[in-house]
Amino acid sequence: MASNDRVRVRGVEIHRPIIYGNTAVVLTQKEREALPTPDHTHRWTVAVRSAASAPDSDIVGGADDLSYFIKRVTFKLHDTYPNPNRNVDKPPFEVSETGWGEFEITIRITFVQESGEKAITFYHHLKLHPWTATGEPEIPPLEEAAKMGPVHSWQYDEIVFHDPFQSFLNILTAHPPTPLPKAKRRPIPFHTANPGSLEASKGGVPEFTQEMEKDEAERLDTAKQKLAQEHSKLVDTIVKKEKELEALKKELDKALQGT
Ligand code: SLL
Repeated sequence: MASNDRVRVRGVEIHRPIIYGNTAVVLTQKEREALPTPDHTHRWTVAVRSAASAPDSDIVGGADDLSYFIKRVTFKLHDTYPNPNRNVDKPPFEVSETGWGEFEITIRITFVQESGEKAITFYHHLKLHPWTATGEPEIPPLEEAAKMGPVHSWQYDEIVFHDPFQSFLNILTAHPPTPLPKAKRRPIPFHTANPGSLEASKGGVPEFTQEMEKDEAERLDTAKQKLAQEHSKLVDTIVKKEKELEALKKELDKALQGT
């Protein structure tokens, strides 16, 4: 290990965009009969990928190999699955399965040793059934769902590293992420884990864009501002209450002296 490996670069904040989520398709009758579990209705893939998609790929995201900073992704499936804790130690960081029901998947990302970073956890609701215009759960018959095409549910996020070790920072800067396209390249509309969008029902291979990245940043900013406002309101209340307390104490002292 070089001498500067454990030196933190203070004040530096570096992030990597990722997506996590799933794609699901309805199995054909033939595929179902070929399974040892004919009650399974869907085939799905849950994954952690780079946010940018490779050009002309029918895969959502995944243009970049993330193994330069991700060592392992653990997908914790529903207990109805054999070995529900699935460790994936090399790209693609994904698990494909068949099943019949939706459930919450815990996604734990462990970073490469050099990073010195703690693992982080995301939660993803495995989505099998098509999006509806209202966002209300409404499960169409399988034959209908099959016609609607694959279901996609993906969340964009940014993994932020604060004060990274110099050696880890070197690794990160040597692997710049593929930039997201400025605007929609694909004629087919995108839908994230965002119900209520009519576009959601049109299907197709979605893609993340800079526009969506900006939207996410704005949502975060608004949330931060709201937090700051609430914080300062709380501080005001505390200051007021402390003054009241002070006054009461003085009164009490006076009253006690009088006795
Ligand atoms: C539900 N809470 O009741 C959910 C549970 C479980 C999903 C969904 C098959 C596992 C297997 C499977 O799809 N489990 O038997 O291999 O809807």
